[in-house]
Amino acid sequence: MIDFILTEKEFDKNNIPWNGNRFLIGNGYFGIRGTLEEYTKEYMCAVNMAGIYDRAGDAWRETVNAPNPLYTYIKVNGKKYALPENEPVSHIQMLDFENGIHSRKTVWKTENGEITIKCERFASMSRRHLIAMKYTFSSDFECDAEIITGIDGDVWDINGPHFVNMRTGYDDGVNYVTGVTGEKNISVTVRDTINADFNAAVESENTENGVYRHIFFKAETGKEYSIEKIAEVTTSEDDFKTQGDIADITYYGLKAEHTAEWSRIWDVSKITIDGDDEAMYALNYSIYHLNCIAPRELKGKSIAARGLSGQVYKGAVFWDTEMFMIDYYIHTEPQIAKTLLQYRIDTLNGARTKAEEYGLKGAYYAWESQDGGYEGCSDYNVTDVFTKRPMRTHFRDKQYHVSAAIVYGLMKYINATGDYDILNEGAMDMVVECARFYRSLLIKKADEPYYEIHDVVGPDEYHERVNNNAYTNRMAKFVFDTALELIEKYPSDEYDDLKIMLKDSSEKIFIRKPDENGIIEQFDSYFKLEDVRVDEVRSRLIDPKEYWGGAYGVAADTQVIKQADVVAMLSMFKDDYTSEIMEKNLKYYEPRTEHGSSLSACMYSLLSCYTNKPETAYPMFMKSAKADLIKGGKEWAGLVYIGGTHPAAAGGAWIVAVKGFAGITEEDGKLICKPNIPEKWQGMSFKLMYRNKLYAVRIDRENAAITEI
Ligand code: IFM
Repeated sequence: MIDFILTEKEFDKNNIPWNGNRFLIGNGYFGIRGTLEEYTKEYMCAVNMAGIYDRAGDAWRETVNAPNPLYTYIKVNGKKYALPENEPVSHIQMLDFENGIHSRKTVWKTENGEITIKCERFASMSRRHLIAMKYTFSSDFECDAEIITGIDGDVWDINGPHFVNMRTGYDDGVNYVTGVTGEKNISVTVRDTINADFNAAVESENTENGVYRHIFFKAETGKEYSIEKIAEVTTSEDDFKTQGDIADITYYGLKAEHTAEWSRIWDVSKITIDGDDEAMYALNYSIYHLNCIAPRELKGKSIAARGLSGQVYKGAVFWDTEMFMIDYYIHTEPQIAKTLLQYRIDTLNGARTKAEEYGLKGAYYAWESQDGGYEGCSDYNVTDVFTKRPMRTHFRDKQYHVSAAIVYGLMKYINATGDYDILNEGAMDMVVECARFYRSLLIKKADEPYYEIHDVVGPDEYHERVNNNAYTNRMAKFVFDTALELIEKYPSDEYDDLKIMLKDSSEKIFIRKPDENGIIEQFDSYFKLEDVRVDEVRSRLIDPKEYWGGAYGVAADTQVIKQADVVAMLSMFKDDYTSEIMEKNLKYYEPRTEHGSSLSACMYSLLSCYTNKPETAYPMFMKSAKADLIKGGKEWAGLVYIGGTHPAAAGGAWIVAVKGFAGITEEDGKLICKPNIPEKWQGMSFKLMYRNKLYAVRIDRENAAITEI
């Protein structure tokens, strides 16, 4: 059995931002970047809060980072030792992702000998408000040591500062920092307590935005000195209570609860792959991230595109959730999937407002959705590297496919859980409003019999304002058909007129057919664009951070696309197409796809599985599963920082493993398994929730079995 441990054995300053992502711990309520205890905001430390937003002045609205209660460093004989300033003798950073525990050990050489610090920490999975840390010092000589530990309220922000008011202080052994946001007066409070296993003199220090303890002691040669910290994070927006008083909670007691909770989660979510440890490791690492960001216990909260790894993409929710992540939750903890959908139901009014803003009907969901469905995306979402001016982009106003993604996600949930009750809880309105929205987008040329959708940005964002994007039109039809099906199932007079309109829309919307070569053109006149390959387009960049799309990006007048578009459509509607058509389109679009989005590879992989080509699917599957394990992911869109974790790629890897390689489908209310695993895999086993029952799936090279547990 392989260990689920991620290790970095040397210190490299250049890896600080990447390590912040890949060593992340989290519990859905917050995510804690994998930065080291002595780091401050320059090194992108963050306790990133799920769904708590603020807007500072005219800057972009984004999620808030809480004051950091892990801030700790050491002084020996009056001298500070910290990374990255002091070169270590040795350094190791680890993430035990089986148990959600981050640790590090660093040794420095001093004038008198070596000193060692060890630190272990976790974001409690059992009590969501809590963070625990154990910090240990030792030296191979006698010295005067001082551990400085506190709550650092001078937090890292991309578009901050968000706390316009800070209060710091201590009360009966508990230190606290409260930050109050400017836009909505939301308070975020962090409190901590310390427990030391040795005699020390403690002095407190309060600053404008932090509160610290200075712990002085005489260290004996070779002896370990540990402090244990329990910290609590709460906000004025919380809709669930804290459990217990932090002064009464012990590090080991909390750790035992936390690891028990992780083991409960893994019991359902682990996937075993026989014969390929690398794939099993990467896939389960992806699953780890999906578990760290799942909004367990949170009401009506969803997941941001960069999870809880920071404020990138404004902490906003994209189509990523319903298209790429929700499948995992549906089949492991359906309650979480329902929470994600509840967020969309709750934000329906925001989507109605957006539709109205563009003179459209129904519900046009935000491309970058924040609380209340507020659209976080600006009209100028990329900064030009040459002029340093904001560039007009059309993500906000033209990515119409977002509303359909939500209906698609809802139907995946309903089909797999049988929870039709959700329709009475607001989801029916949501579907109907999305159908009205697509109806209001349809246009008809005087002499053509069909309806078209013009002026669109499809999943391939490099080509803006195109007509009849194959993906968008097909998704619109899906929404019309879904609304019709549900209206038939739950008839109501209210929908009589709508029914006629939807039927008409579904029958007449233009769905592009494969051409004489079997290729589906991505949008009108796409084939007329310059037919070059990705490397050629890349070679035309003047600056590596240049944006490829938009009005004059290097890809805009070529057939080079950012991410799966037609291929995404084919994987979603595979039953409408023959294997031959799917294969031809894969072959056509693959050399023309930059895979400039982490959402792309899994779609190509999935479609390759559907065409019975597991070996072709494998490298793209690995690319998806390793999105956060491999350095060098895309970090810039123009001058806008877009680094962070990639939960959609993680979810996409899960979809490929389960629906692609294991070939899990639903037929007549039953789970079916038609595996097509890569040659080197000897087998797979995993569990799946389906219609309120838990199943064990066991696949080997000859057999496949699904057994109810
Ligand atoms: O939703 C995606 C989009 O499709 C490509 N750019 C990044 C977004 C967030 O992941």
